[in-house]
Amino acid sequence: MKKAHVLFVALGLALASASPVHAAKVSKSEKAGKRAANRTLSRFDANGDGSLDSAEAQRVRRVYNTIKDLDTDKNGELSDSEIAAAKIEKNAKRKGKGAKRTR
Ligand SMILES: [Ca+2]
Ligand SMILES: [Ca+2]
Repeated sequence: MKKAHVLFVALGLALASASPVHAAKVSKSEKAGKRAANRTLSRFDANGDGSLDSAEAQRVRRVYNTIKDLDTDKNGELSDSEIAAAKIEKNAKRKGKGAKRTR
């Protein structure tokens, strides 16, 4: 599940780049990661000012933590089965809410 892995890494890098720590030398893979992080950053930059304020950063953190929770084997990637399990859980919650509303 390459897209999920890239998103997972990009969210981590977006969080890391929001901190004041910067590496002096940057490898090719780090550059690719930074580009992915910048794309992710722009998605969460709700007011488009080029940076993440605390509310925007909290949203990134919530998404990151959600993905981290879905990564049940903690290998840093979301497998098809982990995504399927999340969908099943989400559908079960929806059906549970729907059942309560009809009563
Ligand atoms: Ca912003
Ligand atoms: Ca996993």
